[in-house]
Amino acid sequence: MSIRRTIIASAFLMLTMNTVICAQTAEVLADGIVRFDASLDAQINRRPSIAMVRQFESISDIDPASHALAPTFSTNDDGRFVAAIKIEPGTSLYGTGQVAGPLLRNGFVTETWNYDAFGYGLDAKNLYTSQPWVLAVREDGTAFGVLADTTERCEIDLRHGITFRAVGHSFPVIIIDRATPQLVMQGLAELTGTIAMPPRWAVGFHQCRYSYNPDSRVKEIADGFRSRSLPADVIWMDIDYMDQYRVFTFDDVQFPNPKELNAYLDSVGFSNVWMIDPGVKAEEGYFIYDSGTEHDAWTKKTDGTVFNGEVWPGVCVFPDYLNKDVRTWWAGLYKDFMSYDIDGVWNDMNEPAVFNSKTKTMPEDNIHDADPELGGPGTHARYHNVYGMQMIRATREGVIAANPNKRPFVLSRANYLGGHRYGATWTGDNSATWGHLDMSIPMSINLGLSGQPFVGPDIGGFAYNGDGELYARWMGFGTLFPFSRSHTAKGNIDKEPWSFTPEIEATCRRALERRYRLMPYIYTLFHESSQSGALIAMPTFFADPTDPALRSEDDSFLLGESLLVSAKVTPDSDRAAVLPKPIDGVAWAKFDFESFDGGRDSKDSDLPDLYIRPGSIIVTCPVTQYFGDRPDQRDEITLIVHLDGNGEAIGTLYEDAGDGMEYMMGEYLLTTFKASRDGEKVTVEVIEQEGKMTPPTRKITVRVVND
Ligand code: MIG
Repeated sequence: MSIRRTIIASAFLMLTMNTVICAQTAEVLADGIVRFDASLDAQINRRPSIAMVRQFESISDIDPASHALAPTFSTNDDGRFVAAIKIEPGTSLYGTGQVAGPLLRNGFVTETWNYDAFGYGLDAKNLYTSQPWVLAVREDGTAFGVLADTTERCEIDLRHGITFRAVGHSFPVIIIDRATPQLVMQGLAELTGTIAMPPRWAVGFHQCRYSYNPDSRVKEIADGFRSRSLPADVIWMDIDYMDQYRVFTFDDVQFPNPKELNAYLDSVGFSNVWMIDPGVKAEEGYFIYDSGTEHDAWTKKTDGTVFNGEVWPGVCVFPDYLNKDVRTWWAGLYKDFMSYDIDGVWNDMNEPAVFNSKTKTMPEDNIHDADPELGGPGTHARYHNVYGMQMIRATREGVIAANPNKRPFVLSRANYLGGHRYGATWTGDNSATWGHLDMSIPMSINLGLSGQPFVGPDIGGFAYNGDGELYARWMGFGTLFPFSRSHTAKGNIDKEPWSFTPEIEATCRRALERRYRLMPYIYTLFHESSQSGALIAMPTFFADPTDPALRSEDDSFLLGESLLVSAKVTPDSDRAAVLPKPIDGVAWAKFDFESFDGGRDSKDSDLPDLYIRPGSIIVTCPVTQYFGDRPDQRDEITLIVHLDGNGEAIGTLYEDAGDGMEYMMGEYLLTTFKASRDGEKVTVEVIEQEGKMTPPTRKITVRVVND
């Protein structure tokens, strides 16, 4: 009854607004951040924001007409609510969530509607995650971001300026206007939060396939990495470990003793991640089904009966994660599950995917009994895009409750703006083709520019076999994504680093060793992201937002502000990356790890070229095979230094225990190193140190690049 009333009310609101009007209200939410509504009515009837960490109140109200970027609002003939923002010529547009195609989004039309898009093409309109957000960079390098604060199916049309068209209720538009794109992204993090510091093993390399089974095969893969000295931290258990795809069960023939398997993996330095899907087999006597039924946990149809849809286990029911009691129930299921010494959880299929449905998801008129804080009871259409986000929110709570002294790691396929607070995201079922290899850079970078810093593709491609050359290239730069995981689909050839030729195995080893050498630097980037919302991987134009030549550069990316990764993304490596201009006459300097590897690193043409920014110090360490393979990984570091025009360089290093929550109580060490040229000599000093951890005694090697 109450649902029907809201729907009528919103329809009425839309009918009253059939012409284009300027925003009528403008509320300042934070420095440079303003929220606009179409009318006072729209403001009063605004739905709670699910993207933001809290419901921001206005600090002060301003005249919308006084804001240069104030949007206009209207209602389309088809009933969609429309918000439009004009852009100046020379403005470059980015973000818009998980999108196929190039980095630069001007001219594209996409849609937010989480979708199980197996084998998606380069022109996909909507993929697995939804981020109704655009980053706009003006010709002069200043930037603004536009957030359409709606969970509904929303078209993002970047053909003429920025236009959002959403089905359903009116929505506010939030504009973050700041001096640089970096500051705009920081503003987005002020609204939507930051990632939590992950356990360090999750920052290592992950090996996956659909599926490694039985358990002996999992052990064989782990041993394969160790016997060949291929650094890796994590191995993944895909759905075949389950008893006939029943979530929270184990197949007693193939995985009779998961605890023993995890103990074995641990003994050879591997952490483990196990998959859990939302679809619960509708079968009396199955403990999850019975317990969920008892808790009235299932999503309902319009007539109030439980919705059934087919997924892997056959006919399933779907937890209504929009409801707090259901989330609490779901979280509770992880207590027993995690007690098998499970380290991390992979939530897949949570768009949610449904097999026996034309739309590949549940009916849009299904009803969610959503919490008042999320907006109250409403249709699946309204909550579809946040279903996966609320699932991983519950999963994360359960994982934390089960292991309060460990940092949770959750990976999700579906997600929504702000969902980075609960888990990492990967780019779903891509393909083992050169087109997908090429696209995996802009797709991951645009997801970062849409507020999800912990992201990466299936390295090697999920669908199809591909070949060794493709795998080598993809590993070459894939090992430098924030989330770095190799994966492949059922039925495909083996895709481990050693599955092809000795040369390809050697390339993969160098690529993996680069990640592990860069681990102090990469881990520090995760720390910075968890503090300020800084991106971990970012577009090359962040190096110089005023340089028009960099605006569409997407064969390369920055890993942190100091390291440029220039990938070879075509079979012939015939595309040269555009580099940022020299700074005060000093060019970005190419460097490699040749001093560690007898020069082989630099001669491997399958690896990306690495460049260091003038004025920076990148902190590296000797190769480790996994987190914790040496008693104290902090005893030796090498600083890679590239002096700027003044003969100076700066870099930071964040260290903590790598897991546990003590870092939140000050048990960490944040060190700032400064290098300065002094005649013929370069001196490095610690100019700042913060945190309670005892500084280690260690050997520090300084390597000055291009000196
Ligand atoms: O419908 O669990 O995207 O990574 O290996 C396929 C099996 C279901 C889809 C995921 C993929 C995973 C696969 N899953």
